[in-house]
Amino acid sequence: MVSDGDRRRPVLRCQWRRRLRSKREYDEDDVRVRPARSSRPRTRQRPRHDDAAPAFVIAVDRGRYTCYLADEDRAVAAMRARELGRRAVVVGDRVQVVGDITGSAGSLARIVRISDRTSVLTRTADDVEDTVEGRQERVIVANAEQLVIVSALADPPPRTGFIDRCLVAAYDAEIEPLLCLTKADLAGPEQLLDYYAELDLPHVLCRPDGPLDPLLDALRGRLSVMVGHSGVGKSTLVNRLVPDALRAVGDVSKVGKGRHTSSSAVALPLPDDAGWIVDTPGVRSFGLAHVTEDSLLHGFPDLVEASTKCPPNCDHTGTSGGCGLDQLVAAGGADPRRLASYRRLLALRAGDDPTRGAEEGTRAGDDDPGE
Ligand SMILES: Nc1nc2c(ncn2[C@@H]2O[C@H](COP(=O)(O)OP(=O)(O)OP(=O)(O)O)[C@@H](O)[C@H]2O)c(=O)[nH]1
Ligand SMILES: [Mg+2]
Ligand SMILES: [Zn+2]
Repeated sequence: MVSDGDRRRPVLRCQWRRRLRSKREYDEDDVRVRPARSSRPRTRQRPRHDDAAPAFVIAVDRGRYTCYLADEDRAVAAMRARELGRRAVVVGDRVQVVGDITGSAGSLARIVRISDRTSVLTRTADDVEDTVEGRQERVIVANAEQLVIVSALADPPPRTGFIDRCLVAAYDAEIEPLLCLTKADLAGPEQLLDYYAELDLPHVLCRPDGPLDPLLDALRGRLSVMVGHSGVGKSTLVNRLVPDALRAVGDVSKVGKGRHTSSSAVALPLPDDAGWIVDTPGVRSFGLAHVTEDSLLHGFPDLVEASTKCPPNCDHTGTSGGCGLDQLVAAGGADPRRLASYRRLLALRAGDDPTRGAEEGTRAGDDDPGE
């Protein structure tokens, strides 16, 4: 993501400069000798908004953006300036705002610039690239450094297929994953952790009567985003972590019927400047159409190395024989359930659903309750 931006920068810079020249007289900006390799492109906005204040987008709701101004320690409502064009502004974006930044009732500032993002967590509505849904990419959050995959140990039961998808998305976006297992008062984590035994995947356990210190330690000093099915307890955690968060908490008996308690993503500051946590609405699925086939395998770090033993152009489906991933599993080097999970995602990408009509065995590989 970042390197892509770097590659395109020189081109953008030239175009902007040409456009600037044709629109106005030369000024001192043009004659000032610039270093040949500026790290930032010049934008049209910059000269006009020298007074812009840096801010951090903490909530988005129907075209209104809540922006936190760290220097002033206050939140202001803002709209997008027209000059942003079609670029989306999402929670986690670092922006520049101008206009009324008092934050008083009825005031509205304008977002005039979005800073380059260090990471972008995206999900697609579908797995298959050539469907309308597959092309609908939704950026969940920008600049996140950690993806907290929240899974209940019971009620609703954990779905490793869903967790595996989140892991693929995290590794693809270069965001560190953390497995956060809630409702540890209702069931033990052994079975689930056994499935991830070969992975270097950090985890924390949470229960209502236990301390949250391990989670707080993992969140400290960075921007983390929580994802998980509806009813797993994301907002409950946020309310405990951030005492005045007042996030709505749902009733599990109504979950799975298309009802989600939280309706939009919100970033909240952890006490004592310990970092930021983003609570997101429960998702039913985590489509991966935006992830390349190569990245899909990198989402399975326990399997990926064995692909060096594959015959040239191996598609890893196991149908043509000789796949290094089969050899790894046969030699006891990886859990066959992990390979099955990878191949299920591979098949779904190709437009096949290998589990369609088959209910058994889906607990370990299923992801979408109610779908
Ligand atoms: N027993 C038990 N119940 C919990 C725990 N954490 C949350 N709950 C309950 O689970 C239900 C759902 O919790 P929420 O925090 O609303 O779940 P959510 O993940 O934010 O759900 P959405 O906003 O719909 O995505 C509530 O009734 C909580 O009281 C836990 O650790 N143990
Ligand atoms: Mg919630
Ligand atoms: Zn292979």
